[in-house]
Amino acid sequence: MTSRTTIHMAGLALAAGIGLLLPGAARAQGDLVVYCTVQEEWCRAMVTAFEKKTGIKVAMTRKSSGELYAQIKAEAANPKGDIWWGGTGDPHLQAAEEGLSLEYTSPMNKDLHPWAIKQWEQSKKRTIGVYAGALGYGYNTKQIAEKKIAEPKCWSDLLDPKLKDEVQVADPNSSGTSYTMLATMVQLLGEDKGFDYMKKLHKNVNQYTKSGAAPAKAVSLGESAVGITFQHDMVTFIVQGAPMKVVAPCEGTGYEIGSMTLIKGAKNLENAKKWYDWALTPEAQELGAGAKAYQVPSNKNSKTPPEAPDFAKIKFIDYDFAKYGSSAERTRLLAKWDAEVKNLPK
Ligand code: S7P
Repeated sequence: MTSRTTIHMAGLALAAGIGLLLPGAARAQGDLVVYCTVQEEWCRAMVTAFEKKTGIKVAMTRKSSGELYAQIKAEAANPKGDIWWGGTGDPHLQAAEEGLSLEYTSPMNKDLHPWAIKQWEQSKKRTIGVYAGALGYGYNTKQIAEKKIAEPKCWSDLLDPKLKDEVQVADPNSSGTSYTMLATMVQLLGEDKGFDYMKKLHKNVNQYTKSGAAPAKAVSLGESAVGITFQHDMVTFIVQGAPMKVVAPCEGTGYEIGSMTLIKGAKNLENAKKWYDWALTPEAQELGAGAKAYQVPSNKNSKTPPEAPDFAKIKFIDYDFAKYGSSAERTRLLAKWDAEVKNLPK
C-alpha cells in the first residue's frame, strides 16, 4: 500500500466516523426532505419518480397548507424541511414575507405561464407557481334530489335552510382551500357582507374539516350533500363514478396558484434545487393526472389534463394575492373568522 493510499483510507475512515457521529451531516450528502401539500397520492407519485430519476432518497411529509406553514415557522430556528411543494399560494407568500424561505431563479422560469412568474415576482423570488386551481363546490346529485332542492348553481344557493347541516368545508386555519374561500368571499362581497355570508353558511355547515379536500370525499360517499373545495378535487371523485356534480358559482369565484418554496436553512439545498427545477418540467407536472389530480400546470409545455375544469367557462374574481397572502391580512382574517364565525351557535 502506498502512503498516498494510506492517507486516502485514513481520510475515508475519518469521514465515515464523522458520518456516524453526525448523521445529519451525512444525510445532507444524499437526502431530501419534502413537505408536500397536495393529495397524498400525487405526493407519493412525485417522490417515486424523483427518486428513480436522481437516486436521491426523499423523506416526505404530507399536511394541509396552513399546517405546513405553521410547522415551517415553528421550525425556523432549526429547519427540518428542505422544500415545500404544492399547496395554496397565500401561505407560501406569507412565509416569503416572514423570511422563512429562500430566493431562487430556476432555469425553468422561461417556460412558465405569466401567473406562475407573477407569484415569483410578488414574493421577491421566494415562491413560484406550480399549478392553478379554481375554487367552487360539488354536490351529491342523489341527496339533492331526495331533499327536493333545485340543483345549486351559486354561492347564495348554499344558504338554503333545506341544506341545514348538509354543507362541509374545511377550517381556514389549517386549510389553504378554506382560506381561499374566506378571502374570496371578502373580495367578492366586501368584508362585512362576506362575513355575513359565512355566518349564515355556518348554520348549514356540518363540520369544519382539517383538510381542504376532505369534503369532496364526504360528498362522494353521501356523507354530506354539498362540499366546498377546489373544483378539481370534486372531479377526482366524479371520474371514479361518484354521483356528483361540480359547480363554478354564478357570482364568480376565487382561485389558487399552487406554489413551491425553498425553505431557509435547508440542510440539503442542492438536492432541493434539483427537485425545484424538475418539478417545473412537463415530465413532473404531468404526473398529477396519473394521480387523479386535475389542476392546470404552470409550465406552458405541460399538457393540461382533459378532466381539468375549463377555466374559460369560469367567472373569476381578480384575486389579490399580494394582499390576501400578506402576513398581516391572513393573520387578521383568520383571527376574525375564529372570533366571529367558528363558534357561533347554530
Ligand atoms: O387536493 C389538491 C389541493 O386542493 O390541495 C391543496 C390544498 O392546499 C391542500 O389542502 P388544504 O386545503 O387542506 O390545505 C391545493 O393546493 C391543491 O389544489
